[in-house]
Amino acid sequence: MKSSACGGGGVCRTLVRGLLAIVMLLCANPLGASADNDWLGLLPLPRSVEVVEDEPFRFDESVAILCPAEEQAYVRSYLPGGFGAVRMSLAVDPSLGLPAEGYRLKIAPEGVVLRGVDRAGLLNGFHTLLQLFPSEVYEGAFRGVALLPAVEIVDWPEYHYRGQHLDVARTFSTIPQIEEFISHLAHHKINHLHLHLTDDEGWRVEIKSHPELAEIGGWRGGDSPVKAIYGEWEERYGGYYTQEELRSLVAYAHARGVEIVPEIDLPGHSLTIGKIHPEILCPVERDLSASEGYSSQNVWCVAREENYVLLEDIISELCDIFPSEYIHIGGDEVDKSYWRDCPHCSALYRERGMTSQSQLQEYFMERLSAMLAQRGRKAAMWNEATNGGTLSREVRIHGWEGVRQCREVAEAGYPTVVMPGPYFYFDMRQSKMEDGHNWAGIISLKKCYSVSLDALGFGPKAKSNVIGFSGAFWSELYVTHRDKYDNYLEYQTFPRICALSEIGWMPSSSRSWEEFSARLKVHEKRMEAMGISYRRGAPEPPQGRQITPSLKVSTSLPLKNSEALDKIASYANDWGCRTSRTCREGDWILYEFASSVKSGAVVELITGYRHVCRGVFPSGVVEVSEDGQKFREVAKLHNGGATITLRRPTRAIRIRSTATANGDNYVFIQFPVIRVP
Ligand code: TNX
Repeated sequence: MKSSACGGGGVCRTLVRGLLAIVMLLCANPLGASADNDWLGLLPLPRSVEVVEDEPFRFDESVAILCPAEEQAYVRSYLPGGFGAVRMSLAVDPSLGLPAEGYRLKIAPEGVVLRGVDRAGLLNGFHTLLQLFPSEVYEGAFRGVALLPAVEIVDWPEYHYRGQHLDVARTFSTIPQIEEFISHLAHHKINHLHLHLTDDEGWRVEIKSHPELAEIGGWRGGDSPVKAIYGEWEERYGGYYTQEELRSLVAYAHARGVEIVPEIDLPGHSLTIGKIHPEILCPVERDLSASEGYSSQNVWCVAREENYVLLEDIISELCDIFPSEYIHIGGDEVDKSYWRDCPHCSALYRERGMTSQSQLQEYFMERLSAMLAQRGRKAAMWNEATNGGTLSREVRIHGWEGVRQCREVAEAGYPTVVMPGPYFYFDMRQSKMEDGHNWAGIISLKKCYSVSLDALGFGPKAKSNVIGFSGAFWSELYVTHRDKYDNYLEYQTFPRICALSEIGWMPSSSRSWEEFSARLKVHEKRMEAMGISYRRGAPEPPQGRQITPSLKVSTSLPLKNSEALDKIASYANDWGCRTSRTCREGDWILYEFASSVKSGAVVELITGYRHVCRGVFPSGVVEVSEDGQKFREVAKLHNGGATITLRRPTRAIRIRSTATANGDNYVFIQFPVIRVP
């Protein structure tokens, strides 16, 4: 739904800015009230805010709150309310004449009237109302006194889909952790949580007709057929959600105006289920010597009829748990070479006169869509699912690969959720030196905020098909980074979700980075009261000096490209040097220095990718040598790395693997970072 309040947004923006400026002047001592002027930083900024009177509304324990029964528990968790004459009234009024999800909030010295055009509108208005309270309101059960400014706010969102994705497959989040996240989303008027429940590294949803899926697939490492990856190498790692837990999560989200969109990622990203039920995979043989026998075959066979019986069981239970209009069935990054090599898929391909492997994927996706349709649901998929060219336009597409792909699917007529990696992947780092992926670049808050359909080059037709925006949090790095942070999920997602909140809510013509930044300063207090460990600016660059005493690197492992090893030795390559097979017990990486590195130096050693814990020596030891001949062990590897302090002048450091296989068919060799005091 798209429309504009004041015939074009510009007038409206001026009005709001002008009023806010006046109010700011008044608020040196805000309306004669406490020094608390939190309400100025409304975020997202409403369509129109009008100051109607100077005198505020006094909220105290005498104020009774009237609201629909369904919303009482939630509303009262913040504002328990008193027993005086009714002075705060919350209700749904479809006759308001506002677009969907809209609300009108009128605060006068005599009382507060909030009307939502629908239930979502009422909750949106309630979330704005809370922002007018002192930030302590977010700590819950507010019993203090608050002076609310006498304003009239009329507001509705620009886009219906304002989403955030959360990957609970790579790193397990507990139900209370997800609830907390949902609560934060609701306060930012984000109304969809896209829950990524299955992937190569975990199956997190209980399927009663196939209990083994979660009971086995919820855990990796140890004796599980699902290999350890991304840290926690020594122990069984994971967890899953029972259907009962998920139903209560759905209810928790619903109470806050958030819909959970579940995703099971098909037909690729299915390594976990493939380890439990290898029969679902194509019968193809591959040479697995480079990975020491570990198969990463993760694609469902499209031609095996029994697969659709199993899939129907899964889909049907998923529909029972999640009432959402759309169920996301994945569709990204399918390795189609398995279908090419599979006799059954090849036969199907010929039989149907297909002209590309993508049509096999469409065939699979359409069959699943039909199962959903039988249950009154629609399918959502990642953008690659459209590559065959004939996928039904009923499917909601989540565009992730890049801006071009988002534009193309919208142009082609799919209802589109815009979430391109380079702007909305909150697993990307926020500045150069920080933790996070970087395959989609570095995503600063400002870069994220700069998104608009015009800025991304959407034409009129493509624009008309965009239903909204979403952030994503993929969790490959979470399991290894979380001990370093109060809350890595929150660090990575806030305040970028504040930007997302405005991108989805406001017309882009009403947004300005400078003004947003100013309001965000005020909003930070709220986030603090909500208990969000948001990112407070770039971290200090690491102290100390990185020296490069003439270094020689050698290894027992065969390499893809031996020049890369020299580039490591000259610190010219910080991506790493890839080997052509996985590790075996006894494999080593040796760093020799032309002159001794001083005692007291701190040396950071890693194997694997620099930020993602894979391609590592899953276990191993670090040995040092004073003469380059005799070595002694000084540390064990943890998550493929170790930081040691040299106790004596050192000529050589060696990392030795005590593990065979790491779940990949390579190891990455990296340079050591040496800091001399
Ligand atoms: C690509 S996004 C993926 C995910 C990864 C993510 C990491 C998508 C549909 N596929 O499997 O986790 O990149 O940023």
